[in-house]
Amino acid sequence: MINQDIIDASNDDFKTDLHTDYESLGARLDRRGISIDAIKQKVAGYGIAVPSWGVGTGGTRFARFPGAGEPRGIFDKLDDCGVIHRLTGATPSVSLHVPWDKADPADLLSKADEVGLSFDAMNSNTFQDQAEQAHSYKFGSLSHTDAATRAQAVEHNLECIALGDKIGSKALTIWVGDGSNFPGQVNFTRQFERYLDAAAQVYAGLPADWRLFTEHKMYEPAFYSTVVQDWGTNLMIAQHLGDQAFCLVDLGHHAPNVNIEMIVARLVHAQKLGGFHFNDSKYGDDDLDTGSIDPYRLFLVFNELVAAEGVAGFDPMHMLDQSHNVTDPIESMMSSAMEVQRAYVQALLVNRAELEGAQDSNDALTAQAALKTAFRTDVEPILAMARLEKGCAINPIAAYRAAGYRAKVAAVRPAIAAGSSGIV
Ligand SMILES: [Mn+2]
Repeated sequence: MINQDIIDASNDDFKTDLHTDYESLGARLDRRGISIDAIKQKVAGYGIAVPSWGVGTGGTRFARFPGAGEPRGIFDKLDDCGVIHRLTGATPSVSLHVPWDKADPADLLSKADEVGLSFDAMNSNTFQDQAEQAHSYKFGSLSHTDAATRAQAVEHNLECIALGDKIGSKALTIWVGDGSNFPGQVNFTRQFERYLDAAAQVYAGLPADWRLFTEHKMYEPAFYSTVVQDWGTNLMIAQHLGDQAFCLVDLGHHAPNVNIEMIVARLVHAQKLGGFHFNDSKYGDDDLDTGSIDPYRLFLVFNELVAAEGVAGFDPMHMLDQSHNVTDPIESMMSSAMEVQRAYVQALLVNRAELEGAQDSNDALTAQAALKTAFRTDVEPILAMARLEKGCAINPIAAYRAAGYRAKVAAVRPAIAAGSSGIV
């Protein structure tokens, strides 16, 4: 993996400047009544899960251009995820996708232990057909018109729970591609009722300490309608299923310009916010690197999360969900994990008393300025110091490149043929 000597040598390049910058920021935050060390402790304790599929190069509907040294299977993926956490100290867990990551639970646990990771939510897959399966998902899975196909999809989700239970996971995330491409193709109501009935059968198989997350998505692969298209439908599902069911918000799964931070607030109010898939987008479900397009929106989401801290039962799971087409996936995931931490820290800096006072007195300008003051603060020294104190890298990208990890794994992992398509 990454040798500590390489991390230390890289840190030597940045350490002096970091101490100067941390002290200077500390003095400025002190004037705002904020303890920099307290903020650093909070971010040091913050972790975000990485998806196993995120360490592979993604693709579009048109093509996929594989990178060097791509992981050959789940054990290579866990190595790569271990590197991300080793350098950033920000990603202590991995989210598995079944059947892509199916393996012996004892082997999974032993590998996770070796690379210092644990397992986050399990993800089922009923949006593509597997070689051995009896019924096709071409026309849907949990909402399919055919009872045997629905039963097969339910059974697959129960298998995911069974595997997850053996490796310490505590949640199942369900996203279905079910929907329609033509007006009139499906009966909206009957299709939704079939989905609810099948989802209830999955829910019935949850262990008592598990949560079920359902993820809404407006379109794709179905382009006219999807069964779980928006947060309203998602909330109906979670409320229909019961106390262990929650809504998962993927930032890319909304119409352009939708106020996602307000959706977050509504789900907090309903006590149904289960978690996030972080990514960024310009047009649709672009799966771009978190914070690369609209870091202010990410901050506004975290502003709602920080405001909700301490609310009973409020414990959303955080995960990245991106597709990397033109970057080294490890570099993108490290960068994105740090962007999420940055948004969290900026949201911690919001002067809540000032904000609430301005809201109550209808002083719109002061209210927005309270947010902007926090957002404009360059919190990088806090993030970097938290990393340094954990023995991680002040500059993870620089340390990763210095370690030559990609070239090392490319020497042992065979190149994948170019030209294959598909969104990963
Ligand atoms: Mn997602």
